Amino acid sequence: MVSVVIPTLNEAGNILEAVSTIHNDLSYPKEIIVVDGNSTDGTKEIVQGLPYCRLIIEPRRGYGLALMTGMKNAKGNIIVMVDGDGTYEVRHINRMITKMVEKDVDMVLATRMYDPNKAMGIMNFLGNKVITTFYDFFYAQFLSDTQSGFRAISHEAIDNVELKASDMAYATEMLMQFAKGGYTMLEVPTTYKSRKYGRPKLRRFKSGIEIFTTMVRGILDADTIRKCQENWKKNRFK
Ligand SMILES: Nc1nc2c(ncn2[C@@H]2O[C@H](COP(=O)(O)OP(=O)(O)OP(=O)(O)O)[C@@H](O)[C@H]2O)c(=O)[nH]1
Ligand SMILES: [Mg+2]
Repeated sequence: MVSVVIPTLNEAGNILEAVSTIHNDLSYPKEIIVVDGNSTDGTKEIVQGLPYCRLIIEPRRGYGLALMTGMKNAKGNIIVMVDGDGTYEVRHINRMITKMVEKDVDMVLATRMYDPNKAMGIMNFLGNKVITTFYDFFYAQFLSDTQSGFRAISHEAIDNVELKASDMAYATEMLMQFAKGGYTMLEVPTTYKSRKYGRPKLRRFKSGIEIFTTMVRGILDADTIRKCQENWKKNRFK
């Protein structure tokens, strides 16, 4: 079963389209879990009215915390995390799951780097490129979009790694721990859309610093880097 976990904070204009598309298009047995941060714009009420959605309230702030809470409640053997803001093409969950099963990997990320519409803002694009280049080099991976919040993940693998970052650094910490733990990761291309409703919760500068310090802390740990290099040698012909 696939558990789709969606964090929301004031996404009333976006959430219905996202969850109804997943409900109609995802061809695997599924549950849809929305983890709401006590939105004040009616997001909770919309989700509550949908029989196919489970609503969990996580009053503590933080994108990472919301996802951790959702995953703790997920019953599927595959967890999909995706934003509830309508920016990701949620129809692509099917191709992510298919790839995950076919290639027998622990995580499939949807990369926005080959998006013909180039919908990502220039500052996010550049920040992402810098973080991803550092990540690939030090953690011995070949990803193109480390900041993608759209991922299919093995439930067993995510239960085995320790994640502490409560906000936007969560997504990067997950990739660091997966590389260290020898878990395999692949990407599939997806398209991206700019936000139509609401404001980004991402505070670019604060999040950039948080993500970078999280990554550098890992790089400074010789054991992490040694394990990542060993895992690369072990997994490269898989
Ligand atoms: N529950 C909960 N959800 C959050 C919190 N912060 C962000 N989110 C949700 O997490 C997802 C990602 O946040 P966004 O604001 O879209 O961040 P972003 O994708 O970098 O920004 P955009 O470019 O505007 O899409 C969205 O669905 C948010 O509603 C939070 O503190 N609690
Ligand atoms: Mg977003």
